[in-house]
Amino acid sequence: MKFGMRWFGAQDDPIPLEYIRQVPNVTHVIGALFDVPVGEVWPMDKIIALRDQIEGVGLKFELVESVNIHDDIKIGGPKRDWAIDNYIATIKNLSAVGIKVICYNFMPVFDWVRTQLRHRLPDGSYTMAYQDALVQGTAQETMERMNANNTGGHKLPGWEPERLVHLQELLEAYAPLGAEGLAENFKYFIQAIMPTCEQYDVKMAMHPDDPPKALFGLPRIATDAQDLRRIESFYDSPYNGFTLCTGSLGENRANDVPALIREFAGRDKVPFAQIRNIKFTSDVDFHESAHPSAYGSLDMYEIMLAFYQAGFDGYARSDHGRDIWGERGRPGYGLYDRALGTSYLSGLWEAITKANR
Ligand code: DNO
Repeated sequence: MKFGMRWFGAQDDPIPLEYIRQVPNVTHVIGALFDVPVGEVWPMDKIIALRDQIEGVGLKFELVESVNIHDDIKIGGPKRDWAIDNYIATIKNLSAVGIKVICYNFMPVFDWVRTQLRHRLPDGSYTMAYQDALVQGTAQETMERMNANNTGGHKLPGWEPERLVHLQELLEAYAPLGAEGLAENFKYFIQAIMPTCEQYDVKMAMHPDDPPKALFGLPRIATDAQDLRRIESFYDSPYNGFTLCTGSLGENRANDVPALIREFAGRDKVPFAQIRNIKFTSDVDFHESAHPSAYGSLDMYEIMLAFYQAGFDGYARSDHGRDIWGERGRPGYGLYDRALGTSYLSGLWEAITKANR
C-alpha cells in the first residue's frame, strides 16, 4: 500500500507541500489541475509544472483526482464526442508524466453531498454530517442551506458557483435519463477510452456515489456490489477499476465494506483506496468520524485486513479529516486529522503485513 495525500494546488490549498512531505509514510501527492474547464484538454505545460512542484519537495505524482467528466458525456448531449476526444488527449498527456491512476466519478450534477459541513463533536472538533431530514425541498435550497453552513470560503468540488448557476437546466437534462440511461452513457464513455488507457498504462478508478443512494430524483449507478459488477461488465479490464472509498460505500448499512474490498481488490479492480470512518447516528444518518475503529461504525482493522488478504498493492490515502487543534481546513481536507489518519492506517498496515509474514 503506497500512501498519498490529496492536495488542491498552491492557489487553493492552504497546506504547503512541504508539510505533506513531513507526514510519516506519505510518499505521493494526489493532485489535479483545478483551473481547466471540465471537458477541455489538460495542457502539457500545466501538468509538467504541477509534477515539478510535487517532485520538487521529494514526493511522487502518479495519481490524479479528479479528471471530471463533462455533463454531455453523462447526459449523452451534443458535445459528448468532443469531450471524450479531449478526455483521451488528457489521458495521453498525463501518461507522459508518469500518471498511473485517474480517479473520477460518474455522479450526476453533484459530487458528494453532506447536509452539515461543520458539525461539532463532543470533543470540540468539527466534522461533516448527513441527515436525511435536511435534504428537503429543491436541490438549490438544500445546497444553499449547506453552503450557508460554512465552506470556510472554499469552493467545494462539484458545487462550484459558476456551474450551479445552471442547476435547474442540469437537473432537467438528467431527469429523463434514469439509472439505465446514465449506465448506457457510462458504457459508451468507458468503451471509448479503454483502449487508450490500456495502451498508455493509465488505470481509471471510478469513485462510488456519495451518499450511495438517489438524491433529488437524480439517477445513481455506483452504490453497491451489484452496481460495481455492472460497471466492470461494460469493459472487463484492470484498467476499468474503482476508487474504493470505504466511507462512501459504508454510508449504506447494507454494504459490507470488507467483503466489497475482498471481491473487487481480489479481482485487481482497485488501483486506489480512500479510507475513512463514519459514525451512524440513525439507520441512514451519519457523521464523519476520526479514523480509528473506536470512533466510527466501520472496523478499520477488518478493512485493512481485507485489503491485505486481497493482495492489494495499489495507492491509498486517508480520507476526510475533522477540523482539530484550531485548524480551519477545506471541508474534509485539513492537514492534522488526515495526517493522524495516515499514521493510524499505515500503522495497521505495518502490523498486518508483519504479522502475516
Ligand atoms: C470527496 C472526494 C470526491 C472525489 C470525487 C472523485 O472528498 O472523495 O470529491 O474526489 O468524487 O471524482
